[in-house]
Order: sequence, then structure tokens, then C-alpha cells
Amino acid sequence: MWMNSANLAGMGGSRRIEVRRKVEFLRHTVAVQVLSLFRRHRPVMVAAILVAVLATGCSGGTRPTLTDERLVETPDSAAVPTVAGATAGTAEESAGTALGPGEVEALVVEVLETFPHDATASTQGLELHNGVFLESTGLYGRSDIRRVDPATGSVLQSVPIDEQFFAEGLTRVDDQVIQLTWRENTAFYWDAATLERIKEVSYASDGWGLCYDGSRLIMTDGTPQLTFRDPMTFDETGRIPVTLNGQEVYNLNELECVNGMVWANIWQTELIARIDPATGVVTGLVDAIALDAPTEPENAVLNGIAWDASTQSFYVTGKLWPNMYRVNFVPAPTG
Ligand SMILES: [Ca+2]
Repeated sequence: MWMNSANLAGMGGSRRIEVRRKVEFLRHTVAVQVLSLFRRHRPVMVAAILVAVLATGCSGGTRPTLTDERLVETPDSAAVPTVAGATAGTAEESAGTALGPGEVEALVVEVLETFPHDATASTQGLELHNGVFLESTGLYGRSDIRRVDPATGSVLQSVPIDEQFFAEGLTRVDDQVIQLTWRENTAFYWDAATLERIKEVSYASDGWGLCYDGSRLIMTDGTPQLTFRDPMTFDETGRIPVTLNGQEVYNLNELECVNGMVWANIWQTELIARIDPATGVVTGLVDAIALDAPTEPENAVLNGIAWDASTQSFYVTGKLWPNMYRVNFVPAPTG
């Protein structure tokens, strides 16, 4: 999810300035606080710090979120939390000891391999299927769905999306791929092998991230909700709020369903949350700051996570990142 010059091209000058100002506000009041605090204190205080920052972001009673071309002030009645209940996990816990109530496991990335990634691709969705990436790229006039060789980063096939659509997350269900759009309330169904478009369906919310747990679609829309959907009809079948130490977590972006858990990039941060979809509770946080993320352009943020069952490891990249990393998520060092 990103508001950039391409998105703003159709807006008037004053409108453009207003949106830019609000985007700057968002960036400096939430994401930067998360990152700066995270860098200073990680990894031991990871969960406590994030909880504190999330609470700070809504302590004024509202939280700015990008849900359409305007920034909507979303009422947030959540109380300012204490951080006492959030503790970082230890290596021993990760080795097998069950986490206690309110405990969040602190994880970091262990880079196993580095591969090229198309640095012009604004990655919005990523999944591995039969040894090939299925990738969705965003931005108006530049969106596509593509098949990519993981070893070389070469684009094997690309199907452009009509310029009025901003493509978002995707996931595969059997022999089909389902791709969201950001504000266009439309999901496309594609043939996974040929990338021929099969059908499109409508939904009411933004579209951010999407994954498939083997029986249902799980979707994010910029709010703290996980929405469950029927994979064939796309009808909503349920929803649950995502919480960290009792506080709602916004900006859950690209997703990956793995062994009953949902992994979610948190937009504009270098964090990946592990969510239990049965409860909505964040049970782990990955600090991916160790990855060599580009510093320019500003919207080159972490986004794109795919599980490789054959190696039991993850692929991770970002929007406009020149690299793709195969990684393990391992317990953060303590102390
Ligand atoms: Ca994914």
C-alpha cells in the first residue's frame, strides 16, 4: 500500500499537497517511531516497544489510515495499554517451551541465500508455486501479475492489469490465483499455469494482503481485521481483529499462510507479525532490519513473503527491492 506521485497524478495541486502532508504525518508519527525505537532497543524489548508505539499512535483518539485517496481518521477507542504483558521470547522458548499468555516471541531473519529481484517491481503479493514465484505488482498504470524465476529474478511471464486498477496481494487456490486490488473493490481470478483471466468478483473494502490456509481465504484491508472468505465465491465467512497485547494492529499488508499461522508484513516497517487466526493474537514479531533494504525511493518498503515448503524456509523481498532473500526466522539473541 502506498500513495506516491503516480497515485496523485490525477489530483489537483492543493489536494496533492494536502495528501502529501498527511502522508508525511503518518510516516513520522507511526512508522518512524516504530523503527527508531526498534533499532535502539531491539531485540529484547521488541514487543513492548511496538505495543507502546501503537498505543502512542492512537492516544489522541484517532488513527490516520490510508483507506482511499483521502486519509480517513478512524475512531479508535482502545485504551492506552501497559507494556507489562508483552515480553520478548527467549531462545529456550523458541526451542520448544510454550509461550505464556501475552508473550510475544522475538524473531530475527537468518539470511540463507540472496537472489536478484526486479527493482522496478512494486511487490504487493508473492507466493511460490511449482518452483516459480507468482507475484503481483502495484501502482496505477504499472500493475501486473507475473511468473518469476526465483534463481535469476527473471520475469517469465507478465500480464498487465488495466490502468485503472492498483494490484495488491495474491494467493493461489488449487489451479487458480486470486489477486486483490487496492481501492477498486475487485479481485481477479487467474489460471495459475497460463495467467489467463477467469473471472472477477467484487468486495466492499480496500484490498491489501491475501493468503489461503487450505480451506479459506484470509485477507487484510488496512484495518486491524483479518477477513475470512470462501475461496470460490469470495463471500465473507467471518472476521477477527488482530491484537498485540490487547491492542489492535493496523497496516497488515502482504500475507503468507503457513501451517495454521498467518505471517503479515506491517506496512512501512521492517516487521513481520505472526498471527494466530483462531484468536487474532500476534504471537511473534520478526525484525527484518538485517536485510539490506534500499534507502531510496521512500516507498521501497518491506513487502512480499512466500513460504517454500520444499526447504521449510521463507522468501522475503520489498517494493522496488533489487534483492530477494531466502531466510529462516530464528529467535532473537537475548541481552
Ligand atoms: Ca505471500
